[in-house]
Amino acid sequence: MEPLESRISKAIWRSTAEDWLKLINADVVVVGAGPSGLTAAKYLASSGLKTVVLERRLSFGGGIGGGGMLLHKIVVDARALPILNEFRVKYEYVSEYDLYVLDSSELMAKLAAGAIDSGAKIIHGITVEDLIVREDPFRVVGVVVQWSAVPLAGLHVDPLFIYSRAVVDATGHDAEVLKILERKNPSAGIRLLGERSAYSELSEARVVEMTGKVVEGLYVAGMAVAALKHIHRMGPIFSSMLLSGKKVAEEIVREVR
Ligand code: 48H
Repeated sequence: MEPLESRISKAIWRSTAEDWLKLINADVVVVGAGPSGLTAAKYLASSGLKTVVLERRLSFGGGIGGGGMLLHKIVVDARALPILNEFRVKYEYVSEYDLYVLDSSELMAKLAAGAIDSGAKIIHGITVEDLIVREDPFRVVGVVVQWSAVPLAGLHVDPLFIYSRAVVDATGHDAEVLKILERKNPSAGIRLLGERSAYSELSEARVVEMTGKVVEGLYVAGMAVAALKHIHRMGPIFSSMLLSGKKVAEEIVREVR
């Protein structure tokens, strides 16, 4: 038997290479492991699509972890309950406010576990820095990826590619993928209108309504929808994030499968 040190390294290299060789031709790349991305990933993967979530940080949950102003709770309304039940997330109904309150830690952990258990692969520490596109007609056919440590270190390192049938921008307020689309691909004809100030009731509905395809091959979910469509922010109420993730998955399943 080889020394333990070489077996540790070889086991990790081989298993990583096996995963990457599979996911370099994915069905769906979800960019961002926040609430909308993780919800989308669960429903995509459970429909049998080869789904990979690429997350820049070394953690799950995006904006969930901060709760409401660092208090460890967030709220949803009744529309989100079927999704919470599917992920087995516990909540408490507060009749006085007609809202459901839950622990942010439980939501993060269970959304991630639900996505993984449905077959999605979540890879941390990867930044999507560009798109793979085709022209005439314009379409998105994948993403350009880099270790997050590379830009942090200020190194000049050429990236690699993941080819996919659909890409979901679930990068939150910054709508990073859509910004790349707007800046580098004028033929896509997309303009980000920017997020608006808070109006929770209106934006909770509008974000879900406007979730979906942006251009052929590229979809948007979660707060990135607000950045694209000039929708108000809503604060730490997460119903629309979960519903948006589910809606985008259903649309992709219809179109891609
Ligand atoms: C890889 C990336 C990249 C990249 C970013 O911010 P998120 O939680 O996004 P959503 O839309 O699922 O949820 C939004 C919600 O958390 C929120 O902020 C709300 C409801 N705000 C309301 C208000 O009024 O403020 O997660 C996005 C994830 C993060 O984990 C990022 O690290 C990751 O995407 N990410 N990953 N490549 N280029 N850009």
